Amino acid sequence: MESHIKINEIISAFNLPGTVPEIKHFGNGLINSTWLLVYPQGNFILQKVNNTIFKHPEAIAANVRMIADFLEEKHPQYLFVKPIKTKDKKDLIHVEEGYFRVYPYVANSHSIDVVENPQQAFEAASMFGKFTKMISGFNVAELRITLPDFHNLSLRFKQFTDVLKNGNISRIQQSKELIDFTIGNKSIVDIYEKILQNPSFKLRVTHHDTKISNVLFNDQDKGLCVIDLDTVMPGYFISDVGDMIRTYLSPVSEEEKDFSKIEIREEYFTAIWKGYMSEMEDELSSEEKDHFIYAGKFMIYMQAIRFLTDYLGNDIYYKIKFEEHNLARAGNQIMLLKKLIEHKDVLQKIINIKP
Ligand code: GN1
Ligand code: MG
Repeated sequence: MESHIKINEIISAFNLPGTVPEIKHFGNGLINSTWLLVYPQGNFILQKVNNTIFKHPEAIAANVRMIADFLEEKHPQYLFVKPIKTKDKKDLIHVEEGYFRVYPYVANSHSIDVVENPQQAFEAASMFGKFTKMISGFNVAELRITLPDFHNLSLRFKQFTDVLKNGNISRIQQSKELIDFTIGNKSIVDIYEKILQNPSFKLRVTHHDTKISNVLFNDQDKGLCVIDLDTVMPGYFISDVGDMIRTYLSPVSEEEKDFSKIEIREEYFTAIWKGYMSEMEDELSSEEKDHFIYAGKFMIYMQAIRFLTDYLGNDIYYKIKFEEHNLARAGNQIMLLKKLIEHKDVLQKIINIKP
């Protein structure tokens, strides 16, 4: 993968300790490509930004820069990983092979791909809550939009109804049950539209990709910081809390084809609630708190719509490994949504006991 890239030439533009002795592929992100640069003095991370998806990589760099400057001034103790500058003081370079940036590797940190215990869910939720809280004095309107309409559920629903008119006819017939369920739950879109009109819901600096692999942990499994700031944009808390509910509650991911393994683990929900509230309790309005479970419905429903729309439109967005992969993913997310709805009352009881 990407073996044609001349890493030494690219990194010569950055302020690094010279020729790198060892280079390794790093992580398993689906969007950007990442390498670990191993120097005797300490490691660095090199990343190539996918500019097919992120059309303006310099907008990401500008956002990260503004956030770093704000945090350095207001919260110098907060661990925020910012890129290493190039020799001519840039955060990102554009060369023939694409856009590249370099980050320092946080010493003694590691990331995880699957949440293994509620403590990790608590740590992650508090890390994402803390990020939003630390930056709450920053004017969100200054942030650039790195992915337009990323979590715009009304638009996602419209793309879904459009594909029902123009999409693959046999796939549409085959997916009738999932389509009917999706249409039957349109009230989730209606609530989102009310949120947009409701002044009790605040636009904040939102991470928009709160999966567990975007948190760095130390050796004692304590959260250190959040990473992957590509989708940091103005947004609502339902995006960040919702994607944690979507990806931490079930012991199996969206890739699982045996839907009987999909479960709602209440103790993981408790951990997200307590972890997020440990930082955001005083920031969120009571109406926002009343939508904590809704956040999960919002994100799971949106992800189901995105997978189903991609299937009905002949798989143009998500990478697939077999013919009905996106259909299976959509079915998985709809099962997760059904189970979340079934557990609504028990989860609400957890919330009613103060965090
Ligand atoms: C994409 O590739 P990954 O996991 O970072 C997607 C997310 C989806 C996710 C579903 C830019 O993220 O919105 O939730 O797949 N990111 C983009 O697996 O579309
Ligand atoms: Mg990402």
